[in-house]
Amino acid sequence: MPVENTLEQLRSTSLQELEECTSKLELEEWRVKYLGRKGHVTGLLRKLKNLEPLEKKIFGSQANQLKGFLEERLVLAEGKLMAEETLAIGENDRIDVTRPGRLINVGGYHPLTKIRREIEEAFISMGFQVVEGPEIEWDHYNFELLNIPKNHPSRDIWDTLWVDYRNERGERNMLLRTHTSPMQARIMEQEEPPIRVIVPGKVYRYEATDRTHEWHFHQVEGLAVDKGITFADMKGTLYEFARKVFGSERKVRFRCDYFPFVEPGVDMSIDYLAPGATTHDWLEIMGAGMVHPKVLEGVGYDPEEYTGFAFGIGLERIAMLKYGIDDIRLFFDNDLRFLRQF
Ligand code: YSA
Repeated sequence: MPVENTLEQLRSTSLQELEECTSKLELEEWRVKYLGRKGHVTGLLRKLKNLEPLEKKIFGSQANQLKGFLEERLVLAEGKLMAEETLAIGENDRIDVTRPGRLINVGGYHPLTKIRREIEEAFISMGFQVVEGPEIEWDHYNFELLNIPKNHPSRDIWDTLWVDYRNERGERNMLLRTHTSPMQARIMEQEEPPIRVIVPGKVYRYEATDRTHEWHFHQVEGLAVDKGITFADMKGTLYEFARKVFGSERKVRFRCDYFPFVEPGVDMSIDYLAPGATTHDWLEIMGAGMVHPKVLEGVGYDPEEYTGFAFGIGLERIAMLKYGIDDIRLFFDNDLRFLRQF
């Protein structure tokens, strides 16, 4: 067959086959068939060397043009295929922005965290600083520096969980703190008056649980020491705290109470109506008092120069009163039906 016919036939069959390619694999097979090292166009170019010089020149140039033309068409076909594939992906994965979204489970703060923050805010606004202290404590800070020597009967107030450890004298002197009051001594040992701090934290007691008692719970300790601090300052501060947290309508009651590290000592209760009850009752929320001179002396302060007041608030009790919860044990059950209410 004359070369010009071969070129023409090659052109029309290769283009027709290229049109029919529908995948990258088919395009590659087409390239190998026509433009590859052993492909038809390359084969034809090789055959040209047997032609007369003039024919070789004419058909050589036409064959090279065909090669270039087919290479261009291949690039176009590849581009078209890629565009079609991209379009198909878009069709299948199209997002319907009008569909309602899926609800995500959002976490929230535990009611005790909320109350702790609220209490902190109330005292910060009255000039107090917030500090924290260790939950594992020495007998020295938890009792002795608070005017509660070994074998003193008042130790019975705080049923203690002791750590299984003995010092070189064989004494068991490490414990889980029974209250946040040891931080009073730690702070006074390190700082000079004036002092105004609160200490939120967890405490532990070896006692049976009921509706209003847990064996682990939280307290917020408070301590103010300066020249000329009086019992009236303490009452004013604690009334203001109650007003900020419960509002001015809620009734507050102070009664005398005994703690070895204060003189005089009081407890403060808030009027409440337990769910289901018909008569109001009082729920004790804190112990408080004027810091005992022996405690001031024990940390190196002169009780003639400085006076102070201190208090220890039960955090769970505040949360119970604010949210109308009648069982303290609910706070630690991790029941989502309870926790989601806050
Ligand atoms: C007293 C005088 C101060 O100058 C300073 C602090 C104190 C408080 C003292 N350290 C103390 O722990 N007193 S307390 O045993 O009566 O507890 C204080 C508050 O913690 C109570 O008023 C109550 O609100 C809460 N509480 C006590 N035992 C509890 C409890 N809350 C839950 N479960 C228990 N088992």
